[in-house]
Amino acid sequence: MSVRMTNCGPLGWMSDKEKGYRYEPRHPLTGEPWPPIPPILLEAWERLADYPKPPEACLINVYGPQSRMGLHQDRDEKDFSAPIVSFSLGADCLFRIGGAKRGDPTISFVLSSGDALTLGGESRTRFHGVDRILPKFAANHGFIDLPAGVARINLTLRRVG
Ligand code: MD6
Ligand code: FE
Repeated sequence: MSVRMTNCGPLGWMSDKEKGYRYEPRHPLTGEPWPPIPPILLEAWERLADYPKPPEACLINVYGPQSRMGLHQDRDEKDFSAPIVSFSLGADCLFRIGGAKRGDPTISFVLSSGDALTLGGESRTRFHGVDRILPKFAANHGFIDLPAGVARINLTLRRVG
């Protein structure tokens, strides 16, 4: 997989050969708890999620110019009543979203730096993915300085349940 991942918040999403996809309270290599979710993201969740409790996990996906993410559903959480709220930073990407089944029709649209996307209600388990990064189209808000080789960052706030 060409996307690098890390987490902040009480729980972090990870995978390995032994136990597969799951949420863990600690970084698998350091054994340290994940760092806290920044307050600005907690505020954004309060405003966008329409959910009475704070997020328990923030998955951080880091894309290079060639990275993609295949069509998937987010189903490793127990609680689908909470939405997933995502924030994009850096380069634009072509985001694709379909229906409840893999073969359902899809549409694609551009996600740009500063965009927020909520998947909730019936849309919570729609198939979705990132077709490609558009490295030439990076909004420059003047305050984002991505590390070398990093084109886009996406943060997803979740309830794990
Ligand atoms: C991305 N986003 O934008 C990948 N999942 O890089 C996701 O996989 C995603 O944006 C669930 C809800 C919102 C998302
Ligand atoms: Fe997803």
